[in-house]
Amino acid sequence: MRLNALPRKIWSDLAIDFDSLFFTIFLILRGQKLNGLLNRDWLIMRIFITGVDGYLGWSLAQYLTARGHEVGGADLFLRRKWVAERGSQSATPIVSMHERLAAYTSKWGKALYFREGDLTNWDFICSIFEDFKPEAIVHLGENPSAPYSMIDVHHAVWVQNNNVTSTMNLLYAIKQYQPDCHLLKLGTMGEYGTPDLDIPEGFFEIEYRGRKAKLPFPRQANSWYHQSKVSGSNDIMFACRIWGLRSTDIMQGVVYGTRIDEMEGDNRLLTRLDFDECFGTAINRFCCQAVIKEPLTPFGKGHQKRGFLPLRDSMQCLTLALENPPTKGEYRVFNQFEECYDITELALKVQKVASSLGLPVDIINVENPRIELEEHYYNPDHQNLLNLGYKPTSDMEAELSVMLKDISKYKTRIEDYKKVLIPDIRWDGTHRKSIYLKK
Ligand code: USQ
Repeated sequence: MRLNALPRKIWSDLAIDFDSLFFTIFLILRGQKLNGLLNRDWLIMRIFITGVDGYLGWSLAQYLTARGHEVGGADLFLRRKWVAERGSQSATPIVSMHERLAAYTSKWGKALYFREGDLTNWDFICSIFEDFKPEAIVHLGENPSAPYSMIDVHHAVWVQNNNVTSTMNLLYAIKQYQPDCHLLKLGTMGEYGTPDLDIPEGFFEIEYRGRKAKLPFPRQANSWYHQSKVSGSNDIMFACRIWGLRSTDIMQGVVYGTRIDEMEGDNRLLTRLDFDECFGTAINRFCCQAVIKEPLTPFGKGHQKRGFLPLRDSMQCLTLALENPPTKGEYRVFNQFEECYDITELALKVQKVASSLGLPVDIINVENPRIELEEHYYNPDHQNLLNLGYKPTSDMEAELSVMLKDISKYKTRIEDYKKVLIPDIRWDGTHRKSIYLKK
């Protein structure tokens, strides 16, 4: 941050940890609600987003730009290729990056610094750090799909290599070029799995054979994709410990929604919304199913529980984490979601809102292609972001209504590809379309 940069250079030989000192003063000022006295320019950062062409990345670039940050990003357009590989397309029409950048410039009056390239290529990462000199990196440039990672050995290995290597490259680059850079890493609530215990934010106190310690909470992921996120978390924790890097690991729940306010006024600024079995999340898929009056498809018994948050809240939370960075050497974990529901409750909500918009739709469970608990305890903490000032939208039905209206405009884009709505990637390694269970 600008606030830190100059003093650190001047006093680098002194034994005082000025990072912590400034950070503490900053927190006190915030806590005292005196931050109006601070010039907001002090908070402006150079933030680089990996995966800037994706569902979250493209939204975040606009959200951060609207708040005055200097934003850059990289992408290799793999998400576009993966979705095409699965025989699908985004429900919302997505223009080329070239057109996106033109729309961005005309809306915000400045260009987005953009680099096309592969995050597993070390030279590419070095060139970004040499050129853009990020003060924060938001690492969204990973494959985000559990089913995609379970297709076969080639997809499993590819997802592991891609996700783990990109994070390792970023850690080494931060160490080499910008040791004070804050790494905001998108992890997932799925790293924890579904233990029969409350889930803390990253760490818990444990007593074992008479001794007590604060340890990382066990991570028992449920797909090769989620496992790659666990590896990333372990690698980041290690880098913070040995090199004194600073990082926030976001355990994000399932995000839903078609838009944020910053996209208003130009359809070229819309973000993508997928509905295929790999890249569409349950809730986004349910909305797409409702629009074309195809039954909503909870898998198996449909009592799998997850944390959910709307896209606009995801932006708010990521920004809070960026604007309130961890101290040097700190690895912190935020569980990022708003409300927990089981998949059937979710389907009922979509059905209710769709019906109020004149879209009656059935809910019919399908065979579960995954190997997962279909009924389980789920009670994760999520206090850290609330402590930083997160104000949850807390109105899922209103957000679902916006989504359904948005998606309805592009109904034929879903109808044309509706065959991708029924899953066929099975966790046992086979492939077979799931059949409907009795109504
Ligand atoms: N499910 C259904 N019906 C569907 C699709 C999914 O019942 O049509 C079920 C799944 O079996 C699963 C639950 O819904 O139990 C969630 O599945 P999902 O596809 O919505 O989400 P998931 O595979 O868990 O992954 C998504 C994102 C991933 C992110 C994760 C957060 O794709 O990038 O990490 O949500 S979390 O779920 O908290 O791990």
